[in-house]
Order: sequence, then C-alpha cells, then structure tokens
Amino acid sequence: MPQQVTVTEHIILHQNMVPKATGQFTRLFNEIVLSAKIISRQVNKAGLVDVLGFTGDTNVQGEEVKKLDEYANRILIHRLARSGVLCAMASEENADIIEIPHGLPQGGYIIIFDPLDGSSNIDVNVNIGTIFSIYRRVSPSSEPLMTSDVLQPGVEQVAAGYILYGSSTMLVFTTGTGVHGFTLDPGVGEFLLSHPNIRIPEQGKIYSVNEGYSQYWDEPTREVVNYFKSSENNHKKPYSARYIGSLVADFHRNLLYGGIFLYPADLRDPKKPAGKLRLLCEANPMAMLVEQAGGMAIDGHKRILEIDPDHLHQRVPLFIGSRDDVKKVQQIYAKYN
Ligand code: AHM
Ligand code: MG
Repeated sequence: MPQQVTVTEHIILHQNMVPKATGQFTRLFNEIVLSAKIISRQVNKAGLVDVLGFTGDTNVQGEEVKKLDEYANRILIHRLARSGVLCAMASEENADIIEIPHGLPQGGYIIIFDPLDGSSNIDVNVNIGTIFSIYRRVSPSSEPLMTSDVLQPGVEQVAAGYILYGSSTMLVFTTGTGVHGFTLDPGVGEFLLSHPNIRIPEQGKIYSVNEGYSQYWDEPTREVVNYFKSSENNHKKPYSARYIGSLVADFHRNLLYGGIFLYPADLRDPKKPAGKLRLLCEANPMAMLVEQAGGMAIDGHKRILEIDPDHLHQRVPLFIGSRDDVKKVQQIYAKYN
C-alpha cells in the first residue's frame, strides 16, 4: 500500500500538468469516487438488506426501476450536486436535465451518467456498473444554461469512465491521456492504481452480442456476426461468444482481452431502429475510453464521438472494441450503402 498510487493522487498529479488547472475537476472527481464507494458498499450488501427487486416505478425509458438503480441515482445526484463545480447533470433515469439545487455553488462542468447499468443482472449477483461522461459548459456562465451545453458530441468530453461492481470494484477512466484502472481495496477504502495505461489488443478473439435477437437484425449485422463466427476471418478460427448483458462488464472484459461488443439496430420495434443503448450516457463515454485505449467505436458507419446528439435519451447502434474488428464491421456496412 505505501508505494501504491491512489486515484486522488493520480488525478492531482495529472491536474498539475494541465495549464490553468483550478482544482475544479479534482473536486468533481472526488465526489465520483465517494459515490462509487457508497454504491459499491450497497451493492455488496444486496441480499442482506432490502435493496433487491423493483421500486414499483417506471423510468423515462419505460423500464421498471429497481431499488438499487434508484439508490445509485439518488447518491450520485446528491453527492455530485455538492461538488460545487457543476452547472447541470443528466441521468439515464431522469427525463430532463437535472439542475443544481438553489443555494449550492455552481461551476463550469456538466456530468451525464447511467447510475446502475445492467439492471437485469442486479438480483442474480452478476456484474453491474456506473458509467459517466463529463463536459465543459460552452455558453457563458452569466446566461441561462442552454440545451446545447448538454447535447454536445462525444469528442467534446473532457473525461469519461465507469465503475464496475464485479469480483472486485474497479474504477476505469480517461481524461484524454490514456485509460487507467483502479481497484478498490476494501480494507483501506481506497481505489489504487492497478491497471495503468490500458491498451486494447488490435484484434480480439471474442464477440459479444445478444444473439437471441438475430432474427430482428438487418443484413449487414448478420454478415458481421457470421464473419466473426466463421473460420474465414482474420483470426482463421471462430471467435468465442461472451455476453453478460451488462455493458460495463462486457466492455471491460473486451478492453482487457480484446474483442468486439455489438448492440446493433433492432428491427423489432420500428420506433427504436437505433438499438437499445443511449448515445449520451452509454455509447459516448465507452467510445472515448476505447479510442484512448487504441480501439474504435462506430454506429456501423461513422465514429460514435462525432454524432451530434439531438435529444437526451437518443439511442444509437454500437460496435465497439479492438481496432481491426471494428474496421471489419465498417467495411461490411459500407458494402450495403
Ligand atoms: P440498462 O441501462 O437498462 O441496464 O440497459 C442497458 C443494458 C446494457 O448494460 C447491456 O449491454 C444491454 O442493456 C443488454 O440488453 P439486452 O438484454 O437487450 O441484451
Ligand atoms: Mg444503462
């Protein structure tokens, strides 16, 4: 422990390298870290205290809200609002932009988060995660916040990351200078640097997709998945299928081992031709992370990070992972244009 770098130490060291650093980002990050510890503690107690099951409410996505979803959302909103450096927040669980309560100090950052991703796994003790994405306000602080401050393309993110509640709790993030992973040491209650400078292998051996929906896929998606399953691919043998159904866990495994995660467009529901995952709170932060680790993220054709969002809960098809694997997807999709 004495030689190990804590996440706070890491952030302070890197902030000092940024000209005109004011310490605001460090304050925001400290609240993310504290929220992660509080949520992790509650996740670990699931089954012992009454936090499993549903609250009885339905969220903005039309999904039933689990008690732990609601708990994580409440903790994040409460803690982050108190960082004193935010002008707005947005959560997967809230229909609208969340304002900073009157009387609390504000600043120039905006945070967007999915408080507890992979909810279907909560009650069965399978990995879940928290995802976050941070932007700077663009409009002058003397004027009212604009919707366009929150609806920025992913290239404008100043930081992004996730907390994975797994066999251990990990915080993985980027501030634009590589991807770093920290593991929570429960004995001392600190996140310690365990995975410095993560690089995703250029080509993987794993594909991750919910293949149960294959009858609803479009032609290019079928060809893509057949490619990874065939022995005619770059790898010369079929990729292994791995799908947890928790984006954070599926992404984390592929980040470390290499591979591709797909959540394609789904023709089941004509109102949702863009698949299930949300651009702002899921696809963009993961896209920033994967690019910082040397991988790629596209919607089939274009870079996720360059998509101009038009609403808060916009969905997007997502193909993300090792560079060569995602490039292959792009080539296959281009044939169908
Ligand atoms: P959630 O935010 O409601 O938990 O939904 C997102 C999750 C992702 O973690 C995961 O990749 C995906 O939904 C799984 O969806 P499906 O069950 O359709 O495969
Ligand atoms: Mg989610």
